[in-house]
Amino acid sequence: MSTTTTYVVSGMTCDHCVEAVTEEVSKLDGVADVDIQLVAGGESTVTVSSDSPLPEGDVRDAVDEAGYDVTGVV
Ligand SMILES: [Cu+2]
Repeated sequence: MSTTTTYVVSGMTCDHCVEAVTEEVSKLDGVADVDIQLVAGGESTVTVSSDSPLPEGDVRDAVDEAGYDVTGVV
């Protein structure tokens, strides 16, 4: 069953940041869609749709890999 979770990510400033996060998170198993609402220099939201619930740590690691920080889960 598909599930959607929204994470708060800090440190993103432009479309390149959005692309980097989208690319890393999309690599996770079962991810169907990544939708990012950029708030440049503030708290952006990253909404991840997946086939089954993702371990939060995996998403945190993917965002970290892109160079940003998950600061919360909505
Ligand atoms: Cu950027």
